[in-house]
Amino acid sequence: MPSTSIEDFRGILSNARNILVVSGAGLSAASGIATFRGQGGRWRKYDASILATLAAWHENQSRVWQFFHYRREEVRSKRPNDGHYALARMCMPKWRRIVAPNATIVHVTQNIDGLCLEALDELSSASEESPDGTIIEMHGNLFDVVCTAFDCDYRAKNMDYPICPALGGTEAIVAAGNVEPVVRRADLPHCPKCQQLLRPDVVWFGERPKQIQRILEAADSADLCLVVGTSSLVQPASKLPERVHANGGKVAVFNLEPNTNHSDEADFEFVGPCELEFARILG
Ligand code: BV8
Ligand code: ZN
Repeated sequence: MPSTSIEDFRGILSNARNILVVSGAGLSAASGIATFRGQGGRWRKYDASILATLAAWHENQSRVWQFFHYRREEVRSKRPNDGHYALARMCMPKWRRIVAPNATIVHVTQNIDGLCLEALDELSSASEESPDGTIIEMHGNLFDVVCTAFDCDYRAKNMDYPICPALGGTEAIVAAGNVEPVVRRADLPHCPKCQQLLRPDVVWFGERPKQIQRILEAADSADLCLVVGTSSLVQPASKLPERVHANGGKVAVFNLEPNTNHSDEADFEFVGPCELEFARILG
């Protein structure tokens, strides 16, 4: 049965040498971004596990681009919440609370909203201190694009609204649940380098997560894993806490709901909104 002792958890956290954080959509829920499953979030209008796939892309690039354009615009105005900042502070030696100054932190997020990095960038520029923790967006980022041509290396951050004229305004049509507009392939975003089609640089189901080797190495050297706001259904992210546990590391789950998929190997479980739990526990 996982412990709920804040004092014991603080003891483990203060002695941890290598910390792995695995976060999911629940971390961004307080920022107003819908989660995929579980409590605390409205169900998405569109099922990512169907639309975020290569098969969907090959079948209808226009529909997939409308879905990701819709997600870009859903996220654009959202801001990091206290949960993002609490985890960002862990990556900043001067701002750390409880965590040892020389502990290493690797925060692997499944989220593609960019809010984890945004919170860290803000703290880093506010304190003029470079972070020594690492944030890895293992499923990519909604505002990154990559060229689909096999012989072109174009990839870029693209914050444009709209990302192409033809998609402008479709987010409102999709949000209203109206009939999906038809956007011609020729009018979708194209590579400025080779004029081939661009795609969102997001990891779809069936695709290799980003920096997976580095992530597995971080899991293998971690003596503590914080599992934050994830239903732990999507692999390989969901296997990381087990990996830490198997190597003798401790696992602490932060979730709105009890008994998520890691409760049996969790040493600690804190049930409630993670943004509030961090405030309660980290002070
Ligand atoms: C891979 C980008 C090989 C797109 C995403 C059959 C069985 C098992 C596995 C598989 C299978 N068939 C295929 C697979 C593999 C597959 C997979 O896991 N499928 C699942 C559906 C079964 N995985 C893959 O294909 C991955 N690739 O395996 O490649 C490989 C592996 C290793 C090395 C080389 C090659 C690629 C998966 C990536 C897919 N892309 N996102 C997009 O977003 O559109 S995944 C998508 O789901 C999002 O990124 C999302 O973050 C992620 C996981 O969801 P969660 O983050 O957990 O969100 P969820 O809503 O589910 O849960 C929210 C939780 O928060 C809830 O528990 C809720 O209670 C809680 N909560 C809510 N509010 C709060 C809160 N908690 C705390 N505080 C709050 N305030
Ligand atoms: Zn190109």
